[in-house]
Amino acid sequence: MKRILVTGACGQIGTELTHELRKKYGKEQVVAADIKTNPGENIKNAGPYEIMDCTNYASSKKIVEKYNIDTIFHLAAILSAKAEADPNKAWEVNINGLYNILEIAREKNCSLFTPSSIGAFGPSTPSHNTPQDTVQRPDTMYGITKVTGELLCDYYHKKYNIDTRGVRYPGLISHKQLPGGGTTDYAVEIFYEAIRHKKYVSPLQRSTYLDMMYMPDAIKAAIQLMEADGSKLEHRNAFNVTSFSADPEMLGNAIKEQMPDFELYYEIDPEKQNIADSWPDNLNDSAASQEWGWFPDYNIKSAAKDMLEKLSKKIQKETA
Ligand code: VAH
Repeated sequence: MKRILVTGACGQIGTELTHELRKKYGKEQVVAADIKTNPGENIKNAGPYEIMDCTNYASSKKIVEKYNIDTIFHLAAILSAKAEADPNKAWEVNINGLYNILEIAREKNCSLFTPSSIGAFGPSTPSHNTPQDTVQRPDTMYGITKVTGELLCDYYHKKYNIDTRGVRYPGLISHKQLPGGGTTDYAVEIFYEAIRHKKYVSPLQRSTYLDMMYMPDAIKAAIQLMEADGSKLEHRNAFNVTSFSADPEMLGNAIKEQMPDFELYYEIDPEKQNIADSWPDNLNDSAASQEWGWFPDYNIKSAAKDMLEKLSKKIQKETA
């Protein structure tokens, strides 16, 4: 029986991944951990919760030993926009924190899932149909920590035979937990603003194409990759995965199909625009399909429809 630790369990991915893992493996088999002292009720009341700072090796190792963990989903990280505002903290959490988790995984022989990102690519990466193996020279601190993380995770697999795996996530759209300081947060904000105010002011300009994914597909990718037969994996850290490529106008039009009076405006955030411009327009994720059967369930239309339905109910409940 798996004994799983999810770090960053209160985050946008962690909240939903913890829930799905507990549904699949049993709530007592999945320990949620985060730096937050008071996690949401749906985390705290649904299984074991530990306050964990991945930059503290000793206390993190104690948690892994306390629950005899054999699988770690390490999601604790500082996202791109926040990382540019505080590069030192981003290095501390995204690299020193990951290094601690890798060392613990080595000592305790844990399997380890660590997400990378389309942010691991840079301005010199081919931006269309971006290959699995290509130039990776990001010029953001977030991207540098993601490439370094990919290389470290592959090194621990090759040197110590630790079962490390990861995916390069695109922008993630979800309605349960807000994202925390990324460049693609706009793709979530646009839905909240559409429901609340029937309009949105995009921080990224028209024709800023980025890969996007609806959260159910992101959770499916993480679990499916970790359950795949490791002997069939040619790559490990990290796989390109995507669902669709969109710019703010395409997301706005997908919303307009459900809400015809929605209006989209633009007020560029130069910092976020610079980061987004350094990332690819669309990934080639054929390696993930061939090596572990990846395919997305949602496209832009079905994601927008489900997101508006679920988010409307959530906002109605909150304002009731
Ligand atoms: C960010 N949501 O915007 C993250 C993600 C592809 C972007 O890595 O930083």
